[in-house]
Amino acid sequence: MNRTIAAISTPAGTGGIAVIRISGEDAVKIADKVFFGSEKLSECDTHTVHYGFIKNEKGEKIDEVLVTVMRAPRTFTREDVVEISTHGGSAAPRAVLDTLIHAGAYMAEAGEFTKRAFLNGRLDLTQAEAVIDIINAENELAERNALSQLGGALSKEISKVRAELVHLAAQLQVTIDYPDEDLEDITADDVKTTAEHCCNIVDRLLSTADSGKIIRDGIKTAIVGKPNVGKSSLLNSLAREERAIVTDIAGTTRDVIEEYINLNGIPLVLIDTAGIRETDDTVEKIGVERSRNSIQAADLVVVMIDGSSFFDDEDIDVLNATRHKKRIVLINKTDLGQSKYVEAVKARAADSRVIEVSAKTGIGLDELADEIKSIYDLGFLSQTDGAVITNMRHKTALINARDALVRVSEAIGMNMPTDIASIDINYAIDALGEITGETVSDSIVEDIFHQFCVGK
Ligand SMILES: Nc1nc2c(ncn2[C@@H]2O[C@H](COP(=O)(O)OP(=O)(O)OP(=O)(O)O)[C@@H](O)[C@H]2O)c(=O)[nH]1
Ligand SMILES: [Mg+2]
Repeated sequence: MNRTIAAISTPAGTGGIAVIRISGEDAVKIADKVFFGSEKLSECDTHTVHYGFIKNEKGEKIDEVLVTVMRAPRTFTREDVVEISTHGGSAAPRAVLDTLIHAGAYMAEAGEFTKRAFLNGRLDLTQAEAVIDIINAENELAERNALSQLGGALSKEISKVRAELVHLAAQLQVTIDYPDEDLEDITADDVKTTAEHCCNIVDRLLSTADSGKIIRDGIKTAIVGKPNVGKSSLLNSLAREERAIVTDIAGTTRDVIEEYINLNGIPLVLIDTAGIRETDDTVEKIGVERSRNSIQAADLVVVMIDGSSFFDDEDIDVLNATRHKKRIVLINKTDLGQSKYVEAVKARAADSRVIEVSAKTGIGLDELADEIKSIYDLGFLSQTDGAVITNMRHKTALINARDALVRVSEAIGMNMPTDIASIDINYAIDALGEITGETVSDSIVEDIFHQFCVGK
């Protein structure tokens, strides 16, 4: 029997309420020992909420609470679950938890509730991992993707391929085990066709992995240029707040400023930098050094040029310093009129897209978003469904499955007997099963659930 566990499921800190969750066969019995309301929880219907008090073993009132009773199997863990909403802060929830432990509950380990949901078949492993991703999601897109994974989008795709391979392996096995029976023979071509079909699906999933990283972390985008061209104004305009100081004095920004933004659905970690120029000012010098480092560290560089002023050696220096990077060139301040330097800039940055913008009025910023989408092949951002690989563990397993399927096709191509292919087909089946949790080792499961916080 699983012991009954309890933990505070809300984060530490001050808040209106906190929730203590209890899960296991004795959840209701243990809650009844400490809860005093108008009726016994064991006599209440499932999925109902009750008002009352928690009292400790000495009969002292600890807190005024609302208790939710949820009986198996329609619960997160598929066990009986009781949730006690106490007042927030740290004292009340701690005292209620201590009382529950005294009444027979055990302290839950990190991720133990979700692990039970997995072990009881309520979630598969990708869905359990999606729960971690939702908790950790730093942006709307990552959250939405994790939610779709929780809904089973990834599991569904993986299970479909795996089922196809299991069917193929079974057919091969029958032919091997009962060679004398008059069974419909599976041909080498059949094996090859199925292996290639599955390999294509796995490849398509793998091709989403780069975008998956972007969804999770955002594109690190540095805005660079000589002083006063409007870098901080661009950051403010895209962030829709006065995040960085803007003045008409060259050399205003001294330090690197990072801001997470969503540009037409693209998650960007936008980095505003100090204007790059030769300077004797000690502080500014350090800033310029940092700007140069930001160029190296960035995934994407946005070079800004002031179209209303001169296009000069300082601009050319910045273009040279960013030549080897993924880059977009912006000619800013076009609200002041068409720049005289558009052609000169294009000639100096022939390999990059040059866009005329205004950080002040927003002209050209949609074009900037479209260019980023095309550089990173992010057209799929407009679609909401479809599985995207965001997890390294899934990516590794998919690569293993693909390699095995390629070996199957090669073996058939070399006219080896089909039963030789069986080994690699089974290998691919196992690799795919690792993703959903069907064939995963205990140590990996342990590892995954330890990434959780206590109470989840
Ligand atoms: N008309 C117009 N003025 C702009 C535009 N963008 C920025 N400016 C002005 O240009 C000046 C410099 O803007 P900043 O955003 O501080 O420029 P910066 O590149 O961050 O400058 P440093 O931090 O000194 O390197 C300010 O007076 C802004 O108001 C624009 O699109 N149009
Ligand atoms: Mg600035």
